[in-house]
Amino acid sequence: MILIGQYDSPFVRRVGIALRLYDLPFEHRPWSVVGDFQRLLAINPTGSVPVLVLDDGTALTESKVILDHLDSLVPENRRLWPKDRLGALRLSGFAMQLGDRMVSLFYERRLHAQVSDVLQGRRETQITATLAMLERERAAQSGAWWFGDDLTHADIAVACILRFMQDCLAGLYDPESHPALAAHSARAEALPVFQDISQPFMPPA
Ligand SMILES: N[C@@H](CCC(=O)N[C@@H](CS)C(=O)NCC(=O)O)C(=O)O
Repeated sequence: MILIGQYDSPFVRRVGIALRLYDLPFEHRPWSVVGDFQRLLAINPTGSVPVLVLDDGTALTESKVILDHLDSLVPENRRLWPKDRLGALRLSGFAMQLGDRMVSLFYERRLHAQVSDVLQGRRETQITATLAMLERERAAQSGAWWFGDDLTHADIAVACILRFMQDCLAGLYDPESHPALAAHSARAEALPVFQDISQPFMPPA
């Protein structure tokens, strides 16, 4: 399998971390969505990452779709879901939507000569409200991870999003005002797999 995309993307990173935790062999091609746009389009006409190219050439997009496929490759007891799978799906959904809003705001600020105040305000509201909700909910959990003792896809999703937030929208996320999320992030980033599947943020040129 080939994983396309850079690990400064939370979506690519969560897939890379799952591949590694599942011990699934893969080749990583850290293509840039800007610099490698043409060859990316040839594989994924939407031009986004991650893309996972399977051994038969099938190209999968969308981190959730890719994780569903990876889950099907490992025995049930190794899958990164807790007993409360619905709860973890719900949380992953919020984390990924937060990521989508962050990407949208980042591109708005970076790529538009005239930033839309309406869109920017809307995104900032969505991002801060979701962070506040996640902080409240994480603070209510006392376990090492969100759903207890074991790391799940949802924990990975939240941690990858928080790292991205600090990298590209730091002004909207103050770890000191979000202590439960900051602790979650620190615990995850200390794991060897998070350190291996990682790269410094490279803003699109
Ligand atoms: N919902 C998608 C989001 C993927 C996404 O937004 N990827 C960004 C990189 S962080 C991207 O490809 N941006 C290029 C573009 O949108 O043109 C997923 O979960 O995989």
